[in-house]
Amino acid sequence: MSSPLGVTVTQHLLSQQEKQKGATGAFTRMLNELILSAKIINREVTKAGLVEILGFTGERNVQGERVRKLDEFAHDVICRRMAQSRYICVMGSEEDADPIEMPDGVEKGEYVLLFDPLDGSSNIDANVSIGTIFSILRKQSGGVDYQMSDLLQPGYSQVAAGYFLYGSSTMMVYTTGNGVSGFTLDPSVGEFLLSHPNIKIPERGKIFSVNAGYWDYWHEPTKQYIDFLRKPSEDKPVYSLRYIGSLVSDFHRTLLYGGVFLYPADTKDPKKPHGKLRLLYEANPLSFVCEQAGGASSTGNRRVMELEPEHLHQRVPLIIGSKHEVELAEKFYRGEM
Ligand code: AHM
Ligand code: MG
Repeated sequence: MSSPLGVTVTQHLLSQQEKQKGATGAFTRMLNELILSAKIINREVTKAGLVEILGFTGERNVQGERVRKLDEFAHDVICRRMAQSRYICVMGSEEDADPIEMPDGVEKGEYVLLFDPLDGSSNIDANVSIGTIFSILRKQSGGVDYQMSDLLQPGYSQVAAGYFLYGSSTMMVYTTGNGVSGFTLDPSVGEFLLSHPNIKIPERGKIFSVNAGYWDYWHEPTKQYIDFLRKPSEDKPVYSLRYIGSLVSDFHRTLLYGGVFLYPADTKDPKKPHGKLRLLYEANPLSFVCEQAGGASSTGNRRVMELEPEHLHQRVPLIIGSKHEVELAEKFYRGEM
């Protein structure tokens, strides 16, 4: 039932729902609520240069980073809309140290939402693409109230995951474990239209993406791996380096063009020994998308989605992208190369 516009994300969700036996529609309605939140965030992001909303609030978030107003705005929009949706039991956000409970009197649902409301927000002033990342889990504990274990589920338990990319065009990319679909927002009608059906990441690529400024802080296998990629040899291309510094954008390019993105562990900050990116609302959702597109995601030693989370804001080394390059990295970490 496609419209003259093409397939809208809502139509796509409904067609997926029809394939699920016993589906109640709650998941579709919840995701629609998230999509509406992203449209609202997109509206503010695109006019950010025009209004007073830009700039620091002066406060620091749970990661000790300065919070920008748009981060707060995105966090608030998602919290408010999702809380009143009645499909959510508890949420976790990069911008809140604690689990976000549903307000009193609001019916609780069976889903858990983990999200980074505005990733890459340090790039806002330069008009660089930023994004919202989400991971959806099903509540596992009995009873109405949540348990911490509902939030701390391994990546392979995700019901759905994806991201919104606020770039030269606004996109939504998501998976429910049945392949990966990409939609582009048509601003004239306010609809996300299917633009990238069944996304597959190339088996191998020619691009690596990493903050090479941290070279001196990297562990030996990381240095050897990057050295290998950038040095000419007969049986492989010389890889190009692309690094935006905005995870959603760097990941999205990797997904479409192939290659590898990594934010490895480093010794830069003894308080953050496991790199920078967060397991539950950055690494896990992108790993789910990447694997569903035929790619791979690893810490260097283990599949990211098999890690048992210990706390909400846990950091994890992330090596993600085409199977070939991720497996190559693992060989360096095992000392086989
Ligand atoms: P944020 O969630 O606070 O925006 O930080 C995450 C961002 C990612 O988008 C990006 O991959 C990374 O930080 C860049 O970090 P660095 O500047 O250390 O390279
Ligand atoms: Mg962020």
